[in-house]
Amino acid sequence: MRFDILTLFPEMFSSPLRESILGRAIEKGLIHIRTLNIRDFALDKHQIVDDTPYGGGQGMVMKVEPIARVIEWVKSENPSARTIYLTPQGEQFSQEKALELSSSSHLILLCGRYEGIDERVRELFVDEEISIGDYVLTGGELAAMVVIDAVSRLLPSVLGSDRSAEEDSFNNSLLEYPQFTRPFNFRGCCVPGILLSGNHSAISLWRRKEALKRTWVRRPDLLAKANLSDEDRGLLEEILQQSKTDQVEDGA
Ligand code: 4HQ
Repeated sequence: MRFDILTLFPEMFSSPLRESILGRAIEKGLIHIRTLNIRDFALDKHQIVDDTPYGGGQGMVMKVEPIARVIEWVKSENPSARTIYLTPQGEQFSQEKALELSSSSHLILLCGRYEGIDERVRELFVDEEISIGDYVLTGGELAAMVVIDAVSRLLPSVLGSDRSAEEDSFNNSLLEYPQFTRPFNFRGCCVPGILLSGNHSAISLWRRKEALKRTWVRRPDLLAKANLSDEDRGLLEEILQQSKTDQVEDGA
């Protein structure tokens, strides 16, 4: 899969996407990440990329021509590349969206700065707008990195290991169960004994119950959407009963 990042700050991408798992995915040729400096596509001698807004108001707006030229340049190589603009006005990014994007072969990620881009870029060149959340960043670069990271790890053989898509769809609708590693006893705080029992079906059941419990407490909205089995409903009933007896014991 190929990612072309259109930005005024290509240096921002040099380290974060090249470490660890994504670094190895690049070395293996599973993903290709290229940055294109929008300023290189400005034709005037000062290579101006921004200007004051028509109608007045604060800040600067990114000019249409350099962005048009860089997108057309990428599209001349691959007309089927999809152009995404990162903006708080876009569709909220999610695991589902990451999965959908992971079936694309070539994404163009447009990173805005200042007050954003001339509206005609949107009208003429942008296929899709994505927001990584309801907060304001100084630019779209960090948002583009979030999208690239979440999409890349879904590509076959990027994560390596044996995690299957089936396993993911089962687990992704719930929060993760608690994890422990050595030492067994840290300052009197011990690992749950069941995890040392060697009883794999009991461990699976304990983990499923802990995942359900954590989701019920922290993100009940996710539980409503989750695909729960009869066994899950039984575990939830146990969790509910347990929380009621806990409340009585606490004198609540
Ligand atoms: N910005 N999700 C403003 C974001 C953002 C977000 C990117 C700041 C675009 C012009 N992008 N620029 N949240 O806050 O994607």
